Amino acid sequence: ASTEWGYTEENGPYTWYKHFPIARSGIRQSPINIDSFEAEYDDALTDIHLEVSYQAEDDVTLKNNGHNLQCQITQLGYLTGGPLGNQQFRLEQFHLHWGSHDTRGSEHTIDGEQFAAELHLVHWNTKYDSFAEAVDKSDGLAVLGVMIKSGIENPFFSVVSDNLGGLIQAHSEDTIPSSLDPTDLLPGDISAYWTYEGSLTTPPLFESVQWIVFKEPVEFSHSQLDALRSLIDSDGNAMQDNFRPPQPINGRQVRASF
Ligand code: 1SD
Ligand code: ZN
Repeated sequence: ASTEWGYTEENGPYTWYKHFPIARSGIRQSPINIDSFEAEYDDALTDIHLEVSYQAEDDVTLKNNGHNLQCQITQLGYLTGGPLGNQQFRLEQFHLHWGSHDTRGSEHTIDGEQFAAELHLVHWNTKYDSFAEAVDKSDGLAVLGVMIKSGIENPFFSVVSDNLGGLIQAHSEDTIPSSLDPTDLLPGDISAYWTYEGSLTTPPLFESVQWIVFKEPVEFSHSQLDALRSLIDSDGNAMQDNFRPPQPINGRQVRASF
């Protein structure tokens, strides 16, 4: 595992280009700093719709994949609207990136401000047959990004943060006998967002993502954030600061729905 990519000095974001040259040669890498003054209002950006056929009896399967904490989605969930128009994207999983302190952790920054964590809901374009087929296509994925700040406890995220005991070790998986509707993790106002064409933020860094980053952050309590920080990563370190810093904008236009 020591030769694998990660977030240490030796295998972190500044070294990824050695095995994944697109880290440097790419033209639409993510994350970016979102400059709200440079973003262009686009009145064609309608509301996005995420419809999940949530059942209260569905279990939640969580995975410590060595780099972040991921929740595989078993329900059918479809994302449309906004920059996606009537193309349909299917919800595959959500995961988080976070810091060692509340002052850092997010991948996207907004006018230079970094948040304590960032939630990603990953969807794939149903014009392809599977997530695996879509992952490297230029119109393959759509990821919703939610900024997390330290504040009051989020009762929906407690289903995850109260049940991390079986997920401390890297490459562990656990099924929690509680249900979670992923749409409950979105901010109250999903009509205000920025959108741009980017990439996966982790190797293989495919340039396949339509990013949709909400303006309104969501709050997690300090102890909910600390629960994430107690996980162990694939290098055997505390899983913390598992974010990639902002990448060159390369002339891309960020559009705003508001
Ligand atoms: O970091 C995730 C990674 O865990 C995996 O989910 C990958 C493919 O879906 O996506 C990246 S990210 O670009 O959504 N951060
Ligand atoms: Zn991510």
